[in-house]
Amino acid sequence: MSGLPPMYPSEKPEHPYLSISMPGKYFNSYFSLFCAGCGYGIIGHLFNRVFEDEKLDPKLYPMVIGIGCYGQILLTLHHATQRILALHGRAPGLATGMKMANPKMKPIIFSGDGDCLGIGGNHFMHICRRNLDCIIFIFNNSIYAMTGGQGAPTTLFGAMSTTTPYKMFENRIDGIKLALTAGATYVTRTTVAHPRTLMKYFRKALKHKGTSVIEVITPCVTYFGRKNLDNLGAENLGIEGQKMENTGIMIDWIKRNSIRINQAKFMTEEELLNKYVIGEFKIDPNKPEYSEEYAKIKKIAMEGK
Ligand SMILES: Cc1ncc(C[n+]2csc(CCOP(=O)(O)OP(=O)(O)O)c2C)c(N)n1
Ligand code: SF4
Repeated sequence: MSGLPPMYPSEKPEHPYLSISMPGKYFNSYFSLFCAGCGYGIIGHLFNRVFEDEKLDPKLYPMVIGIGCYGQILLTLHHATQRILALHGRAPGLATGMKMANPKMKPIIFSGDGDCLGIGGNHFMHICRRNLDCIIFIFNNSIYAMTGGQGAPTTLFGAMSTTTPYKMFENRIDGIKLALTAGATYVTRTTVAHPRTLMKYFRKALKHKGTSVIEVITPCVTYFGRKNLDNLGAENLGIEGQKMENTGIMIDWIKRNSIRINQAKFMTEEELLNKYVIGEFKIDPNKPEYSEEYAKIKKIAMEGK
């Protein structure tokens, strides 16, 4: 025993997906469509845990899900959850429509690094700019996984992928910096190797009014791990690497590659190459929220002023 309190005080003895998910409720079974060791199983579990613990009304927290492997998390969600699959990269547009139609709702977006920062980059920028009250999860596995492991705008420098068979030489996009520049008001990054932090950020985002961005670094063993060594970015230092062919090695690599925000302040750009800076980057509860501002304008228009 570690002496730590139990991670999930309310953990029920039965498999959580069996009791709450749609396949569980209607077919009394749950099967995972993810590859063995995929981080999305962990994320789905943590998400459901918070959703259940906070007793969220599924009608007021609709899920808007982009296109990517993570879309299968919808099978594990509470059976009563309102869920919609968006076109690739277009989840922010749908979420905006939902929020404007019913401002009591707080849409929760599931998006991938390819979905949100590649194909849907423009939509992401504008939902952040408007500070629409919603939560955006960006699941960053450094790759376009669902379509066969092509290099994404987030692929690490020097990494191998299906479309970068020699090495990725483009600069990577930083979703957090983009969110901050565009105007999101609660901005965080964590990893599946930091599950308690992930749950904490999710809980805080639920209470925050405005656009919350939670980037989660997660392993894709099949398309990223198998092709890369765990010394990515540190080869020049003469560090030997091993192939990241299972989750254990990948999670360990994610942990070693994560630098806390306070620590990162003292590091050079070169030292931060290929690293994931984690932590809370911004909390601003005072910026006006889009649907509330819109309601004020609507009132002025209705009064004919
Ligand atoms: C407009 C459009 N372009 C391309 C595709 C093909 N496509 C489907 S999923 C996907 C990759 C998604 O990658 P990401 O968002 O990173 O999620 P992951 O699969 O890695 O979880 C692509 C390119 C599409 N469905 N629609
Ligand atoms: S391809 Fe990668 S992201 Fe997709 S299910 Fe498999 S491990 Fe997960």
